[in-house]
Formats: sequence, C-alpha cells, structure tokens
Amino acid sequence: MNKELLKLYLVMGSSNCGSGDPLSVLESALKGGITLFQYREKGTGARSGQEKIKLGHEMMSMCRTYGVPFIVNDDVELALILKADGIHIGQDDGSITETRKRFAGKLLGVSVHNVQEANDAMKCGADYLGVGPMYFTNSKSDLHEVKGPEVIKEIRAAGITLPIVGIGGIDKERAGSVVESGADGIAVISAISKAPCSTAAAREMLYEVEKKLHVTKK
Ligand code: 3NM
Repeated sequence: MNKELLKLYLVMGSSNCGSGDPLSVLESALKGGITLFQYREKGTGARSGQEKIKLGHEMMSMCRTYGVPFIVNDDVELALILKADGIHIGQDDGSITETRKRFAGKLLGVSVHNVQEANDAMKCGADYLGVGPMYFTNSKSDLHEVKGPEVIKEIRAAGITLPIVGIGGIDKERAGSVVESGADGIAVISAISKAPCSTAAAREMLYEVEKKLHVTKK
C-alpha cells in the first residue's frame, strides 16, 4: 500500500462524537486533511443492524467525495456489504490469513502489540500494522498494556518494514514522538472527533506528522 495514506488516520463511530453529528464531524476532519478513515461503531449507544449499515454508506460516500479510502473495523460482513476499501482487524477477530483471502485486492490492517504479533501479521499478508496503545486512552475499553513508541522501535529493529501507524492517546503534542519512533503516521479518535473544530485539529496534527516525516526522510 501507499504508506502516505497512513499519515493521519481517523478512527471513529457515532459514540465518539458526543452530541455532534458523526457525518458533520467526518466532513470537518476530511476538510482538515485526514488521509484515511476507519468506521469503528463500538461502545455505548453504538448503532447496529440497518442503522449501522446506513451510517456506513453515508460515511463511505463522504470519504469518496474527498478521495479518502474507507476502512471498516472488525465487521467483515459489513465491509463486504458496503464494498469498503478495506478491513481492520485485531488479534481476537479471527484468522488473518482467512481475512486476507476474503479481502483480496483490498486494504488489510492488523492491530499488533509486539514484535511477534507484527511478524505474524506480516507473514499473513497484512498491508499495514496498527501499533498500540502508544499512550493511555479512555477511548478503548479492553486496552492492552501501554508500552509507548518504544514498541514501534522494537518492531523496526526486528526488520519489519511494513507501513505502521501508532494509535492510543495521541494528540498534537505526541504525534512527533510516534513518527520519530518509526511510524508512518498516527491514528486517532478523540483528538479529532472531540476537538472543538475537527478541521483545525486535523490540519494541525497533519502538519506535525509531515514535519517529522520530512526530518526522518521517509
Ligand atoms: N486501538 P484515542 S487504542 C481503537 O491500542 C484503539 O490498539 C488502540 O483512541 C490500540 O485516539 C484505541 O482517542 C483508541 O486515544 C484510540
């Protein structure tokens, strides 16, 4: 995959937008320059069934308008129904190899927490790795131990060159340290979805990422 797509990856569902309308938050973030979007409809009040599909359709067509690929979190059936651009799975979401087969030609992202999982995901055909949590966050309930950007350094030191995005508790101030550790970009929920202005938040974070990518000459 083109690793440029990972520079600023917004992960979001309706429960991450507070009282805001998820489509408006998404459009605001797209205007600010997010490079990839993941529909992650989880948590209290999350939509299901037809409502989840409907919001997915609306979000996907908005992403298309801005030329940003649309990825679905975990839900293989939803990704197939929507004809999404890809799927992102965790360690407990079934076989990576099987998912790779079902999404041939589409993007496949896998959440990993250490070198071993990164190696396995690479061998099974992942296009990119989501490494987390970089920092503590309230946005995910079953959070793993926080190891910080150091774990990305370990994955790079092990010779894994797959595109990597860091995730978990990342904001404008922390973006640089994640990229410096060897990531190609950052994935965020709250730093954009809960910002007073998602356009400004996205623009500022993209600036921080690009500044570091330029320095590290990736
Ligand atoms: N995955 P925020 S942390 C969806 O560690 C997700 O794999 C994580 O939200 C992981 O940017 C996380 O608000 C939540 O901290 C990220």
